[in-house]
Amino acid sequence: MDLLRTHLLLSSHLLKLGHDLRQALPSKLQIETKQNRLDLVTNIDKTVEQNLVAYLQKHFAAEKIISEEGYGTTVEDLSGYVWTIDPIDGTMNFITQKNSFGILVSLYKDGCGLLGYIYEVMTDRLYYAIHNYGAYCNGHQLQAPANLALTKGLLISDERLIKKASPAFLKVAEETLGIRSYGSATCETLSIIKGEAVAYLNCSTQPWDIAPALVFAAELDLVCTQMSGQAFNLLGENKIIFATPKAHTPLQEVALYL
Ligand code: 2AM
Ligand code: CA
Repeated sequence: MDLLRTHLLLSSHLLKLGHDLRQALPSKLQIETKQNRLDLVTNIDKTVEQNLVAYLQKHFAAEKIISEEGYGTTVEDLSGYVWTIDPIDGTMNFITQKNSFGILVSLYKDGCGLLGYIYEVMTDRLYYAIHNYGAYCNGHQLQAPANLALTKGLLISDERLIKKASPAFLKVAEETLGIRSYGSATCETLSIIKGEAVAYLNCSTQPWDIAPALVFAAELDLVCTQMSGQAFNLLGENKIIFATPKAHTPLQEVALYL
């Protein structure tokens, strides 16, 4: 597969999808509940995922697609090319704020991240990382964030983790410049990628939430592992730390107690 050609085609398709989504936003959303009253899906989540699956299958003969809303394929191992799709990441933000959500797509080959897309639809900012070519936002190359220690920056986490955090976690969190929670992996991982925060902790991420960010991590000297220190598992749920190298080490020690 020609990676740059794939990127050119896919990035222009994502931008068109984002344009169409913004146009469609004034129409009434059809909202359904999934596992609980806070776990929602809309007609737009489904339409975007169906669109992307069809696009990847048509243009890149995609056979393995891990996606949130069930239009992808069953993926049992990471051999060959594997795509991930989260059609709307931050569905609650999408419904309530019409903002602070994203479309997430990535491509892996034999477990190695090749392409990562984090698309902030409402600002029309397409962040992408290409294996060995760097990371960009709308064509402008991103620089690696400063390698700041935990005490020198903000900590990002999701409310589910903060609610059940251990005293050991809270002690370390108090030593940071503060905790923030944005309700979507899009906004939360971009905070680390842009150097606005030094660490992101999440105790319940699915592959489609984090797979694109891992490609950015490799290009921007950031570290993303499971809290156990093991490599991220693209086939299941993960508790993750995504951070600058200096912030990652102390968090991993504490995060084990969560
Ligand atoms: P979703 O909207 O695609 O389901 C990682 O935190 C991801 O988990 C979020 O981007 C969101 O993705 C999902 N999520 C579900 N419930 C959440 C919650 N209460 N707080 C934060 N994220 C949540
Ligand atoms: Ca989603």
